[in-house]
Order: sequence, then structure tokens, then C-alpha cells
Amino acid sequence: FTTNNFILTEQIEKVLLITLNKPKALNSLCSGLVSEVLCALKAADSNPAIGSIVLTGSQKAFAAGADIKEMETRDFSSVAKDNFLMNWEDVALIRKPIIAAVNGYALGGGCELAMMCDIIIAGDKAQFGQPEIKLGTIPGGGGTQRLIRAIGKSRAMELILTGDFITAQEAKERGLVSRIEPADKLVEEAVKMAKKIAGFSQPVVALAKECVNAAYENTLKSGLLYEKRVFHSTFALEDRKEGMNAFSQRRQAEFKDR
Ligand code: CO8
Repeated sequence: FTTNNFILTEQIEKVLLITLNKPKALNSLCSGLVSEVLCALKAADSNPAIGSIVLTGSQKAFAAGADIKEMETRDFSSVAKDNFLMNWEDVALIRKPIIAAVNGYALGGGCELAMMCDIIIAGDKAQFGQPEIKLGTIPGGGGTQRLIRAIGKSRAMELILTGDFITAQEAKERGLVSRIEPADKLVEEAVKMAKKIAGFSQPVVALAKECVNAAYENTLKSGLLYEKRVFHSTFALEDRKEGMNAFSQRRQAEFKDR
């Protein structure tokens, strides 16, 4: 039995509903809140009675980012020594599907937390953004990596460099969120979706999630390097030599499959 200060948890059939509950600071993600979320997620992951998870905040804010007041006094040596905020990535290691139900602000670490989940559904008044630039810093929870994959480089670059927000409607058009629901129906709809997922074979659901993430997580860099190595390997073929020779000699190539 654990007492939580910053989150509420409720089991609804095979779904665990986690609600961020730090209303006075718009669910800013202080270390206490983050450890409670991680603890609840890890417990759900190893609990066979839970098939899927919904993570939500309040109507005003899913989460307005990392807790600025907690970060304000930190210096480089302390954040580097502690590997500050690295533990957040554990959210992405959870094997059971997590649906982020986002109402209101999902900013900075809040947007990043939503993107660590598997599906984002948004209330019609939701807003997403990476405003760290206005604080003299950059996204540190995957914003520069995951947002690009979700909405494309140009728009992600614009949001990260200007600190501007996008609406739920734009987030849906660009594929950051899978659907929009009326704000007051959002959590209900997320739980409905989570129940449907929890009704399927748990190992199969875990494997499906793993495969989607494998495609999602391979980097352009590794893809380009792979391509380059394969391109180089064609230089081991007689047919490559023949093809280029034929071009230079203005004749038809005769390939021998060697
Ligand atoms: N941290 C701490 N407190 C916050 C935060 C925050 N991120 N956001 C809001 N609050 C507090 C305010 O200080 C205020 O408290 P108080 O009344 O005691 O002063 C209360 O919440 C309500 O906020 P506002 O009065 O500002 O409410 P408004 O409706 O006027 O504005 C906004 C709402 C637009 C959301 C505004 O609060 C805002 O701009 N917040 C900051 C957003 C931001 O910059 N987020 C990025 C933070 S940096 C970050 O996330 C880095 C991530 C690093 C990696 C994370 C790993 C995953």
C-alpha cells in the first residue's frame, strides 16, 4: 500500500487510470510526482490483473512541464552528476500500452510525457508545445527527438525554436494525437479504448507494441548508415562493374547475377 501525494490511481476492470493531481501548479512535474507515476506504472506492468493504462491530468492541464521552481537553482555539475531527469525515460520501457488523455496544457516535459505514451487522445481544448526556449533551455525529455517523428521536422523545429503552442486540431491533423474528444468525455473515451485493448491477449498486445516501437525508434542515422553499407556492398558485384562499364561504352548491360 502506498500513499501518493501527487497522483490518484483507480482500477477500472483491467485498466489502471492514473490522474496527475497537483492542481495548484498545473501538474508541473516535480521529482516527487515523477517517482509516483513511475512507481504506479511499474506496479501495473507487473500486475496480471491490469491490461492497459490511462494517464491523464486535469481539464486545465495535462502537465505544464517540468517543475521550473525545482530546476531554477540547479547548476550544470549537479544535473550532469545526477543524470537529471534520465529516469523519466523509464515510462517508455513499460510493456503494457499507455494511453495519454490530454486536456488543457501539455507543455515541455508534459508534452514529452504524453509522447512517451503509446497513444495520445486529446480534449478539444488541449494545447501542445515545447516552450523551453523561453526559459533559456531546450527540451530534455525527448522533445527534440519524438516531436520530429510525430509532426515532421519543419513544424517541430518551428515549435521548439519559437516556443509557440499547437491546438488539439492541428495536433490531430499532423498525427501527434490519434483523435479528439469533447474535454468532459475524454477520460471516459480513453478508458473505453483501454478496456478494448485490455480485452486482447496480453502477450500479443505487448509484442504488437514492441514491433510498432521498433519501427518508430530506429533512427534516420542508423537507416542512412545501413543504406550506405548496402550501397558499398554492390561494389563487390561484377554486375555493378558491368552496369557502369556499359553506360560508359554506350551499350546495353549484360547482367550475370554475380
Ligand atoms: N513549473 C512550476 N510551476 C508552474 C509551471 C511549471 N512548469 N507551470 C505553471 N506553474 C505554476 C505557476 O507558477 C502558478 O503558480 P503560482 O500561482 O504559485 O505562481 C500556477 O502554476 C498557475 O500558473 P499560471 O498562473 O502561470 O497560469 P496561467 O493560466 O496564467 O498560464 C501556462 C498557464 C501558460 C501553462 C503558464 O503557467 C506557463 O507558461 N507555464 C510554464 C510552461 C513551461 O515553460 N513549461 C516548460 C517547463 S521546462 C521543461 O518542461 C523541461 C523539460 C525537461 C525534461 C523533462 C523530462 C521528461
